[in-house]
Amino acid sequence: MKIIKTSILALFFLLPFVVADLRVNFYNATCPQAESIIRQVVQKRFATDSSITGALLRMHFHDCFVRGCDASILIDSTKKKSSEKSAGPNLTVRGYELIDEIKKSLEAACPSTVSCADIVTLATRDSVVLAGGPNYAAPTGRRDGLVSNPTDVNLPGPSFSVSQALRSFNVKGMTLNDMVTLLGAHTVGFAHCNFFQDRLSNFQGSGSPDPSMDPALVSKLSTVCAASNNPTTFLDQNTSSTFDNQFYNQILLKRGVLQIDQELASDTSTAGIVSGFASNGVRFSQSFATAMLKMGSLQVLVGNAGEIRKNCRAFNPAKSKN
Ligand code: HEM
Ligand SMILES: *[C@@H]1O[C@H](CO)[C@@H](O)[C@H](O)[C@H]1NC(C)=O
Ligand SMILES: *[C@@H]1O[C@H](CO)[C@@H](O)[C@H](O)[C@H]1NC(C)=O
Ligand SMILES: CC(=O)N[C@H]1CO[C@H](CO)[C@@H](O)[C@@H]1O
Repeated sequence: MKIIKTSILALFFLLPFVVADLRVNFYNATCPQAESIIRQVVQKRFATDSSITGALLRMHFHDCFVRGCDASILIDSTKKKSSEKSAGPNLTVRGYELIDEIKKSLEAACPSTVSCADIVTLATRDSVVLAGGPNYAAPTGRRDGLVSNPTDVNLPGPSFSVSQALRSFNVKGMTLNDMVTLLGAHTVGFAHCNFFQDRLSNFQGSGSPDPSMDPALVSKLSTVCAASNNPTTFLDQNTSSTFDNQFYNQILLKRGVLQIDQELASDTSTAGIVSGFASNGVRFSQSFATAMLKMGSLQVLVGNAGEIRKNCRAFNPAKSKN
């Protein structure tokens, strides 16, 4: 199995439409209708459930940051072997059934041709456009991985400091600017109380709420989280289902929900980037498209590496090295 790592060097030579060995319109000859099939299924879902944008963005991030963008996140655990999905931070990732629906349509049109890793990438791009975010040509040609281990999951946590979080981005060849830009994905979607409840009362053992959170938000979220069964709240408390730059304006108003989000506004290394994006939505949008292309090319499998899964939740029979 040959794993092509996108080296930092390759990124310097990043051409507009080619990233590493991926290319725009990779399926033009083998499955010309691939991108329109994906778009149609995403559109249909978005029409009744706009929260799918948040689901797909997080799925794509969690896929790419664990073993690269190889759809390892989609594998279901079996009786014999648990997969990435069973690992801590992954458990609340949603949208798997939408990927299944897309895969089913694609298998009907062009069997064993379009990878699950490309489906996640393209569906995410389409859902971002529907929510008002940037459209961008996404290079494809990823292959699906043959490994999915819960022990490989080592994602940053919501209480990380900026420098701790940056370390996990740097390991992937991503910069501080990439990180602040990609966290702008928190302009859509929601978080469960268990990820921020520590900020609402006894923050870091102080006996008080996190002083960096607007008291009105502390009060609102305390009410929300008083209910049982781990409720949720929107990550962007202003325009929760629009893909815009309001996330940055909210954190400037001390209205970030996650600690890491709020820290972006106060940390001296990131505050300038935050105010830049807060005041210029177009710049954020362009920066986001570029950072998504970079994230989407992390450690991709190409050529004959990996496989094209027939079912995104399971390795193809026999070929699995798991
Ligand atoms: C330091 C890095 C990051 C941390 C610590 C972090 C943490 C979190 C946490 C704790 C949640 C709440 C999950 C839940 O309650 O179900 C969340 C949600 C989300 N994250 Fe992040 N995240 C990070 C980076 C990213 C990146 C790079 C993206 C995408 C580009 C992203 C996209 C999302 C989205 C869209 C949601 C909402 C999910 C939904 O609606 O189901 N995050 N994140
Ligand atoms: C597909 O794209 C490649 C490279 O961009 C091009 O050489 C080829 O002619 C295209 N094939 C079709 C069927 O459009
Ligand atoms: C909420 O978002 C709207 C639309 O982008 C903006 O005009 C408004 O100023 C924002 N409100 C707050 C309190 O940030
Ligand atoms: C958020 C969440 O549900 N996390 C759980 C995920 O799984 C780990 C075990 O791998 C649990 O300890 C977490 O509570």
